[in-house]
Amino acid sequence: MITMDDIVREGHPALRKTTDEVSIPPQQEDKQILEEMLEYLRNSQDDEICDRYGLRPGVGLAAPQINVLKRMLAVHFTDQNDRLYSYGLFNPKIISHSVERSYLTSGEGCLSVDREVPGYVPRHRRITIKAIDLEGQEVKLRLKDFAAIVFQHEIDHLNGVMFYDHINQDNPFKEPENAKPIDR
Ligand code: UDB
Ligand code: ZN
Repeated sequence: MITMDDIVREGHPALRKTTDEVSIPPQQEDKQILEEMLEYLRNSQDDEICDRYGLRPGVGLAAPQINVLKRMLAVHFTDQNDRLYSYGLFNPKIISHSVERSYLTSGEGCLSVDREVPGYVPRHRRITIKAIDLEGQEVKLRLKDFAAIVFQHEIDHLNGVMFYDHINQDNPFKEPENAKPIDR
């Protein structure tokens, strides 16, 4: 199983690389890695397993964070309406997004970043994603608010981008233009 020992931290070159597309249909080996990434998220949200293995509770994980330079990500969380988003995705692509933005009022963190980085991270408020799921089927997801933020954070990792790259350098808490604040 994946533990915090497998998650690379800030300074590791994998976090700044761009990643390769996964060949479709997905190979068993790639599926296995992606299933383990999703399992990490589920385990990390189980109090007992989390305590036993010293996991940090996560809502999303991208392959470069375990030093695998492929376009794969996992998410596991519920939104404000209790809808569960639990996916392992290959080759996710944002096919459209709103002009309107959003940002978490508490800022963002990262499983690969062991420090607090204060500031607002502007994201697209709504996105539509196309990807291949663990069954090898094409999926299209329409996402907004927190869900859209999680997917954008993870897709950024596939392009070597960290959340703090988006924070305004001069004024980290400058209100992004045309953006909805999200409390969570
Ligand atoms: C997270 N978790 O998993 F508002 F129920 C973060 C960490 C870095 C704090 C563990 C998180 O935001 N959990 C959370 C937040 C809520 C309500 C709630 C749980 N990630 C994933 C990550 O690092 N992926 O690479 C960071 C998030 C920041 C914004 C979206 C993803
Ligand atoms: Zn992250």
